[in-house]
Amino acid sequence: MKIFDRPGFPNPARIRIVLAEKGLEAQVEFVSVDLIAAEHKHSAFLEKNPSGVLPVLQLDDGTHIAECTAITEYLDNLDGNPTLTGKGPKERAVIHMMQKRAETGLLDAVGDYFHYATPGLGPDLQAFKSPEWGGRQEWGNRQRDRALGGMKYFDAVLQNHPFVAGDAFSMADITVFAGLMFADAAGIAVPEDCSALKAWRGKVTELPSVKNRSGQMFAADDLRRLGF
Ligand SMILES: N[C@@H](CCC(=O)N[C@@H](CS)C(=O)NCC(=O)O)C(=O)O
Repeated sequence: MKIFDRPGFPNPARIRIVLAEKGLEAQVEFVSVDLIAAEHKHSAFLEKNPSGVLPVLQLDDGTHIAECTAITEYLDNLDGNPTLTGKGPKERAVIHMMQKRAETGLLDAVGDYFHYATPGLGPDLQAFKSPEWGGRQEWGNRQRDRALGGMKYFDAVLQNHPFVAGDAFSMADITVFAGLMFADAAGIAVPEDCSALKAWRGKVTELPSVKNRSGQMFAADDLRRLGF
């Protein structure tokens, strides 16, 4: 299997956590795609994923699987013991529901703020993000507010449950974790009063599959190219 990704970016990090959780890291070859140079917006990559985003899993038979949820489903079920996407119908449904809320209400909202209300990953990629659109700054700022709303929502959830989708660590936790990782990089602070979310984050950061992965947002050479 091959994974087309970029170390340090939030969606690729989701799959790296899944691979670590499932003990599959040694079975994949990572192929780095240059997001800052917008390599993922050109035909060679778009043939793998027409959405033009990372990561993409390539199976040995040449099948390409995009979308972290789909990749996670595949990897989680390879051993016949799905630990991240749920076992019975109810568990699977709740995990998928919470995952979707984490994606739309937090991770994607942070990404939209980052790409539309800040210089994002620089001019090469900005050229693909509607630079002519006059309303981008205001819309981007609204996405930041949406992300802050997402943080408050997950804080409320975590006041009553140890993990995002209930009693066990799941794909939904991984998405929230990646959302907070991206929020750090985009400069969106977790509200002071979100103490349950902060405590959950401290606990998740200590998991072996996650440890040393937080704070790795953007590799050092990418940071230099972005002017930091
Ligand atoms: N819903 C997608 C999101 C993927 C995504 O947005 N990936 C980011 C990297 S963290 C990306 O490729 N961004 C490039 C862009 O927005 O042009 C998934 O679950 O895989």
